[in-house]
Amino acid sequence: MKTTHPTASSHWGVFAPVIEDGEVVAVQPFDQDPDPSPLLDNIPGSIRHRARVTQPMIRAGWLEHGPGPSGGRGKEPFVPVSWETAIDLLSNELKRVLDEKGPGAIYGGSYGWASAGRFHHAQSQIHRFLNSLGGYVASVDTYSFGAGNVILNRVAGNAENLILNVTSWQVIVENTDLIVVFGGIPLKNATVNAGGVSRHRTRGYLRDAAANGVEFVHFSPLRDDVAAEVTSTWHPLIPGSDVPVMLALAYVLIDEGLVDRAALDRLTVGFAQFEGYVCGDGDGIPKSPEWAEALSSIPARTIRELARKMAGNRTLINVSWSLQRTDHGEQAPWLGLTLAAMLGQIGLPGGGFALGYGSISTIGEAPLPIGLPVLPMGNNGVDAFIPVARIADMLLHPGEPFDYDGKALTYPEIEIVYWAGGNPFHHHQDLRRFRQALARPSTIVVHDPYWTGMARHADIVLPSTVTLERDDIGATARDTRLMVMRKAVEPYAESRTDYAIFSDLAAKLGTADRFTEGRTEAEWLRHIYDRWQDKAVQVGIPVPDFDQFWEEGSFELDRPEQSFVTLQDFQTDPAQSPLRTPSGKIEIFSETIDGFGYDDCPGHPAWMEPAEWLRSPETDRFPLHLIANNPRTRLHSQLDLGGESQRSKVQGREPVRLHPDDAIARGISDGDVVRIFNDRGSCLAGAVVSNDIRQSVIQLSTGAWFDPLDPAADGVFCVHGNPNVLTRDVGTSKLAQGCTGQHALVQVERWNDPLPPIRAYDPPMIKSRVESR
Ligand code: PGD
Repeated sequence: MKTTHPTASSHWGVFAPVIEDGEVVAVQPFDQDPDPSPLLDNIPGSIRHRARVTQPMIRAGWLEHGPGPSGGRGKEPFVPVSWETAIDLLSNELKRVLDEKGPGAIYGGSYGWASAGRFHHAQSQIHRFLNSLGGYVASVDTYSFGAGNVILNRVAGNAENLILNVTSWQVIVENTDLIVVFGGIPLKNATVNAGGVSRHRTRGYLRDAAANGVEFVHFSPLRDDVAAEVTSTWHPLIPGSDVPVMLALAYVLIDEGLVDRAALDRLTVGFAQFEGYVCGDGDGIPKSPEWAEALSSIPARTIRELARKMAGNRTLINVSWSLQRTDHGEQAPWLGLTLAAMLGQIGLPGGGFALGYGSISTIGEAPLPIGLPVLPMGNNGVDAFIPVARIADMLLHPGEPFDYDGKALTYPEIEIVYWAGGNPFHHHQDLRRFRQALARPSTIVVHDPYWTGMARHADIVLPSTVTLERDDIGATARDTRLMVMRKAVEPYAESRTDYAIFSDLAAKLGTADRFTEGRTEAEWLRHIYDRWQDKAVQVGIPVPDFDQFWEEGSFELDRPEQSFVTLQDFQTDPAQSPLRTPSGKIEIFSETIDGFGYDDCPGHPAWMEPAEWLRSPETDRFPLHLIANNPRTRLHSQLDLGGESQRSKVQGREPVRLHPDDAIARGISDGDVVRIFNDRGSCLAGAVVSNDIRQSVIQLSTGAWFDPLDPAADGVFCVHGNPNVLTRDVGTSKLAQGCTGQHALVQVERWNDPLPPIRAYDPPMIKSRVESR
């Protein structure tokens, strides 16, 4: 019998699942959502999919030989065991390592989006659990905007003001004349938000802006990085050359006397050093439009005209998150901020700079006057940490020094890698190197509902539930709706919540009191809600009590005025509302960063050539520039097996877009399967020939589940189309050490051999059960 369940929530929005025999067979989007995410269509069929992990599994070699470094990960079969056995084995291993090496030998950085829900948030659960044992080696920053966050914290104080809590769209619609976009405002990304949004409104805001006469100019190798809803002037620049274009815009402003020097004096420090650099002092190279044209292919005349237009109008400069996931990714956000300061438009309605309109759904929604309900995570007793994208370096180079944001740190020696709610085989770069790194620790533990790449490379795999299999509370920053997320179906096979798994482990390890505090899951939901309600009352926001909230199924906070202008107080009175920088102002030259002495991040924004781009010598062998961006048909790697994602595949492979000239030169037609390769690895993908992409550029999104032709081989040839077999595993710079997965040089050829089958959604080899406890 089909039943329609009360509303549920996910990273891609609010919906009502239609359920038959324990499976979601359809979804009904929230009726107040003006633009529901197409990604909801990935949910039907996913709950009972064969890619789910049915019960605890142990890698055969680990079961036989015990913990230790092993090249067998990702290659050997798994043995199914009972929960009791799995909890025994894992608690013994945790105890061994804690006794012998202490909590500093456990890596719990465990990055990943997992699923929506405030209590069953996998990162919070794992961190709370490991903290209750004494702590863990943590990770800092994100794969999303690691470089942007670090640089903006340094030069503008609180990076949130420029990344998450930015000027409201409504203010832009009413005040902005010109939006200059580096990297796009792609609607595909605005269908998604951590925690999910109840109403997707970015498309509407873009339409309103266009209807109000806001002009859009965008620099990107991809035409559709700005939605078709708005008419935009597209400048298809050479990937990685935004910084020269921005420097040339600065040059024109200086050269033609268009800089607002009074605003610079009030709000910034260090313009003189930057001005000298732009004019060629020191290196003898004026960063003129002609110089930028040679690097970017954007005509000098276009740059000159745009600079004048920016100075003469209320101009918003937007840099997308993707731009800072490249070599020297700190520079584009720093320059965007600098340009906005030169225009004198920081903190003015509809002007200034932001990192990431369109990068997720809620950017441009006004901040709420209250935070979200949270699960307390306790205190971490271990000081050691890594920048999140340096995980392979940590495992491959224990004890070796590295730099990060002014600190000289050492990579810790890790015995246990413990992951819950993330898939590094999706999010990390250079997967061949990553696999070598995963051979190093003694034990790898993964909680995931599905047989992801990371689960396949673990020693102990514990099946966790998906959102619809448990009760939770849904809430999202800058979204007014608080949701009851009611359990809709029974957990699949033997899967359990992360909380239940950690509770059993804690009981075995004698730390149950610290981890559970004696509460059941239902009691925790009430507890975290009650704590949130107390805070709401303190700031004068009336909210229902837990029972009423649970009964009614949702609660709507008053929508704040959509007239928020970021840094307005600072603009009005910088002495009264200083930024959290050493000078209290925007630092166009930062003495602090200069003092670090980094060769890859000097004291002011600057151009440094990327290692791989269309002007580097490697183009002799790898003449195409790969853009490995976030996908349109799924969130990262989540539910790649769902309908929306599967419909986009070409002969079962991830679609790769390429320009007609590049296709013709290689004898490739639309719909062909192609092989993409460089020295790091190779993958198959399905050709989509398109005029919406710049010549010599190809675009292959992340998230096709890793599917090596031969899992036992050391090289990586993914038959499905995971671009992270091709990307480089190096930090953005010594400052932020952020992810640089967006770009790589590659070659493409037509695949003429028989097509290997896709096995990414089949469980790995599973040995018959060796025990029956
Ligand atoms: P997801 O696919 O969302 O990717 O990387 P991330 O690791 O977040 O993985 C989440 C996992 O959580 C899934 O395997 C899912 O099954 C699991 N999960 C869901 N619910 C639960 C639960 O309740 N419990 C547990 N234990 N597990 C659960 C995303 C990262 O990738 C990000 S944010 C960005 S922006 C990066 N972008 C790029 C890029 O632009 N280019 C490249 N080349 N690489 C990137 N990687 C980064």
